[in-house]
Amino acid sequence: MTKNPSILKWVEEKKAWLQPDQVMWIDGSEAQLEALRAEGCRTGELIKLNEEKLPGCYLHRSALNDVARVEGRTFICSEKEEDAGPTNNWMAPKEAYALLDEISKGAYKGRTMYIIPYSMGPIGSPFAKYGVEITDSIYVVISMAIMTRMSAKVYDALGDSEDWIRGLHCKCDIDEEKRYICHFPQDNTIISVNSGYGGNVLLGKKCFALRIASNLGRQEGWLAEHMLILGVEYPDGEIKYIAAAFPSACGKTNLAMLIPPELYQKKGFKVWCVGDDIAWMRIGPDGRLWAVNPENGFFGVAPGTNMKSNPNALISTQKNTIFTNVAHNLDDNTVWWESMDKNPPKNAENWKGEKWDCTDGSKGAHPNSRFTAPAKNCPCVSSEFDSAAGVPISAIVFGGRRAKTAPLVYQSRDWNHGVFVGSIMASETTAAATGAVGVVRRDPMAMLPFCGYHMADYWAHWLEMGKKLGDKAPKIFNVNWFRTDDEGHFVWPGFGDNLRVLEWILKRCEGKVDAKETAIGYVPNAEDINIDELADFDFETLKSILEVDRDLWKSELAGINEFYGKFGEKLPEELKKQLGILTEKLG
Ligand code: OXD
Ligand code: MN
Repeated sequence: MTKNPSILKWVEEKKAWLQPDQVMWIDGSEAQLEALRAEGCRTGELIKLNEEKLPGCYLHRSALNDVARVEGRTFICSEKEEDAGPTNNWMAPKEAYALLDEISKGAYKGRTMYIIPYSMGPIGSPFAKYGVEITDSIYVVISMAIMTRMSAKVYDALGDSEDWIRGLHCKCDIDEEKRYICHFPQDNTIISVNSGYGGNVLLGKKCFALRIASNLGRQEGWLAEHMLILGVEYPDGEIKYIAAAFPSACGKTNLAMLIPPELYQKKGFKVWCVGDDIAWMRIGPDGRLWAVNPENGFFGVAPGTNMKSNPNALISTQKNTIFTNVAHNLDDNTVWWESMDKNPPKNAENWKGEKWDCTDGSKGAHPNSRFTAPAKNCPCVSSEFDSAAGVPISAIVFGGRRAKTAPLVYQSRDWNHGVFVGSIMASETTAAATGAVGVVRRDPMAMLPFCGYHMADYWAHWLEMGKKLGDKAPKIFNVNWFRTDDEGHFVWPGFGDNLRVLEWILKRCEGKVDAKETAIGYVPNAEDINIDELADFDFETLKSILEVDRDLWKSELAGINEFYGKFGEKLPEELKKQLGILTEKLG
């Protein structure tokens, strides 16, 4: 399959250590994948779903103790602890390798070792980075075939190069006490043991495309971000691209696949999805910031996805998709999850595989149940999805869930102020989660669990990127779809109507609309946000969610100061200065 000496040596070492019964070199061919799907059905790892209703689709169940990413057991194993910083777990590389070696010794006995070549980004693109993942899971192989460009062509692209990311996954016994997701940035290596859940074992995604790639981006002068990428097409056919970062449960996939309100559709507006989770951004030959989505599919949360909230996502899951931990409708061998529709199946199994009575108040699907769907299935996938050059970014948008503090939208004064706005990003916990409601959780640039090095160095890198971009830098904004009224109801309708805000953002990028300067940045004049044909929503209501409450922001300062305090000496002077400016402006 390959003559690359560094790959052959690494595979031989792992083979000797893991002692598989068989070794299978994955080439990405449909014939090989089909044989693996059949094998997965035979072993019970997969259930083939109704071929007529859900062609090429499978149901998978992870172990009951293994249903989400495990941030507490995720480690950055940099040489020095200070390089991981205060927001990551750290383990010394020597100690981590010894621990992982002990856990994985002989772990593939009686199993097959699959060797997966994959590319993050279109193969051959200047953005592309290559990886090889070794796994003992068929689920991982067929999921990586959806989420990445998995192909033997990666070996051709690599030639003899040693520049590839080593990924090792061992299911072991799915023992949560021995579960570790370890990253070794200095060795371009990721090792994941004792899990079979996607977010912990599809190593191309968070582990490579964010934690390792953020390190590479810092060294090589680019950005690896937890951002969606979308294109807004104007009636004249011109398309402008936006990259946006939100913490989880803030509607990233919904925004990425937005359906324009009827008013906009009639005028000829369209929205195109380039990516829903990760953006790699580089300065292009024209000096602007260009982005690709390094992934090839969507690993989306199923519950809440329906024909109203996100028809494009739902349609994306109707063929060649893997569903994990959703309910199984035994009558027609399809799947169901909470709020998919109002007809939960009567004859069904829940996500655990137990007989499920939909009237007993228990959940059919796990709240973190997922679909793994090819991006090409999405009705609004961008024609630039495979573009080797990526798409030029006009605006970067940060956002969070804030009941009162943040206005619907505001623009930073410049790049450095924008980096400050990203660094203080926060979201409030909701009643849906356990714990106190309304607690502010800081999640800078939505990268808290994904930045693979010291967060303050990451901010310094952002500031550096701004210097290189100069006046070609995208404009930076903050949005908040989640302002509530006195009864706690959301004020802004959200979903497709968010395009009304994106339109203002893009007009600002082109200098086509004025704004009001406030202590926190530029806020729209209410008449500049189009609320035509918006039911039950008047101008006064709009004005209320554009307000900046000085007292709330003054109390916000204490939280920012406390958060910044964690970063000590490493906190960039520029961010201290920005905090000083905000403090002064608030008076
Ligand atoms: C996440 C995800 O947890 O994309 O952010 O799965
Ligand atoms: Mn994500």
